[in-house]
Amino acid sequence: MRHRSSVIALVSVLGTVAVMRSVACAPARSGRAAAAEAVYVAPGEWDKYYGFLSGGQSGSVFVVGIPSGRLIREIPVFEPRAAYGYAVHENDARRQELKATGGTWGDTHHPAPSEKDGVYDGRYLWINDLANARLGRIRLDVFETDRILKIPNLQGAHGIAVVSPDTKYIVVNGEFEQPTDGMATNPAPYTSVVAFVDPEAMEVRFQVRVNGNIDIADSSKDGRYAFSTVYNLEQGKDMESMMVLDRDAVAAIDIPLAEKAVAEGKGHVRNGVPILEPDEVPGLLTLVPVPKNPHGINATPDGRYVVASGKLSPTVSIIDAKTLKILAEPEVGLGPLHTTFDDRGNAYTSLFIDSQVVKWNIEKALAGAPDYIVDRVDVHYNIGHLQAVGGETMRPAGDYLLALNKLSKDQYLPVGPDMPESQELIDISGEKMKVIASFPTPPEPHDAVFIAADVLSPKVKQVFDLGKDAVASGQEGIVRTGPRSVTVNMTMIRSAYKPETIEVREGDRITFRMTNVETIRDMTHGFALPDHDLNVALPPGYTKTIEVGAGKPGVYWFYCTNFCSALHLEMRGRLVVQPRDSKVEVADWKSASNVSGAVAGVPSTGAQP
Ligand code: RUQ
Ligand code: CUA
Ligand code: CA
Repeated sequence: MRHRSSVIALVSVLGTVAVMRSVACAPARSGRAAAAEAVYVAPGEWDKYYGFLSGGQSGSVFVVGIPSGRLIREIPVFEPRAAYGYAVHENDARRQELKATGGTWGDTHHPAPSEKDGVYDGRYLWINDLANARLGRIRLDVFETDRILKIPNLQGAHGIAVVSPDTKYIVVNGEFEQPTDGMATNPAPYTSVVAFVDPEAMEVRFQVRVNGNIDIADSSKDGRYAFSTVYNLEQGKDMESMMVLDRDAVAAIDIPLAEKAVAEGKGHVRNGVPILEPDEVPGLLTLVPVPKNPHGINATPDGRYVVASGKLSPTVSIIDAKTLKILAEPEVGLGPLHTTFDDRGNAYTSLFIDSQVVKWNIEKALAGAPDYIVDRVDVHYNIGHLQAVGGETMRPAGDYLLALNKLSKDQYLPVGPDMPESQELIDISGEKMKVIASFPTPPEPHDAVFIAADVLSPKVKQVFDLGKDAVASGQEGIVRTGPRSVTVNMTMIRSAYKPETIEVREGDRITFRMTNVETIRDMTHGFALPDHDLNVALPPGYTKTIEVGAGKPGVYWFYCTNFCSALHLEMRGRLVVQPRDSKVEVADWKSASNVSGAVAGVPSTGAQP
């Protein structure tokens, strides 16, 4: 009986890919224990790296620990999140900024941390919103978005890059070409611009026009050139016409020359930004012809080369970062998209069509040596970006590489027609690559960067600095500011709101100015108010000012949504909304008398704790 049912089970599942896979992969998994050990981070211990994964259509950045793959945080940028008190309320400045610049959603692709001397300094991380041509800046001392910038004259803000080695600019590329005068009436070929953003002021300093579109970005390690891939040199307006040429280009913009031209007033100002025309500034723009519809562009850590990945060509182009000459075009496999680096002169290129990471040796490829391909490893499936730790800096670590796969198919428990996204961690410390773990995330990480925990964690604040608008302990109160308006100055600390009872009248507007006056890390309090579309979390030191209508007459308990102490459940208070003509005062509202002193040892409920 037992035998028969297992035969039936075997027959019924033999056709499925999942079982075929687990059977087929059994021998390859002999190193399971070693792999598990390599990514195991014991309870209470920290990961070695913070991994910052762009959240794609989630409009955010996911922070995962590497090597464990544990999700540590989500940092909302272009989408509101009540759980972090981010941009949820109409008079939240960040929400207004989002609405004014394109909406409360975004499509984040490329996280770019600030650099000092060619390595990450742990101050900021920038992230693009492709859809609405925006650039968000995250402060890494508090893991919170502090600025949103709308880039004018540009659509499809795709590639971004920090200009090495000291973050002089953030380069933002316009992927979607536009009529040159910005109007829909101009039949001339569409063009695009590369924007150079001041990282501190978060202002666009200048733009450079490129005839074609501009996809992925990087800079040379000495800050001389901004490099971008151009896959539509044809200036085509449909897919077919974008694939005519055998070679498109890498656009190299000479940054010091651009600065000089702007200083000489050579830019044509549009929407407040000077746009430089390459025709008018000789040497400003060099187009290096590379095959075909290229995608990723990555400067090598030593600053000598820049590698363009061929996408529709099975090659990568190795370009001299100083002379801008093509030195070699080795074949690597089908659908090369992005390249990253270790500390031993090797490059790793993602192969979308082959679903592989290919490891190749840069000097051997340049010398034309037949054995320049070092290794290949299968990933699951259709890899887009890949990033080795420090691969974008001048000091790669050479230990881990993350494969960001576009499709997960059979990799995780099925959750419906839409499956989770799939990341795979690869050990690159040896000659051969080893896939040691995979972890899913919500949609849809595109790219990732890693900052060492010992660089970043000492810079992370314990509590937010109290803002100018903070309510100090002892200054709480309710102030009637007009016939129809009330301001509530409120503090919260374990485990009470002050004031706890707020009486208003129907038709009032209420402004809550709330400060979490805790001085201990992790003591976040929430403020949720039923039936008022109001829920916000306040981490320690944080102040929020929120305006709501009083709503219908009634009693509404606002309550803490973050479990903060043994009295968390008691951390609540009343918003009492009196009908306009009511004669009853809050002082008249008594606590229940039917239980006073009735139960031995339980104090009367007459007073709130
Ligand atoms: S792109 S899969 Cu948005 Cu970074 Cu290359
Ligand atoms: Cu404050 Cu729970
Ligand atoms: Ca093309």
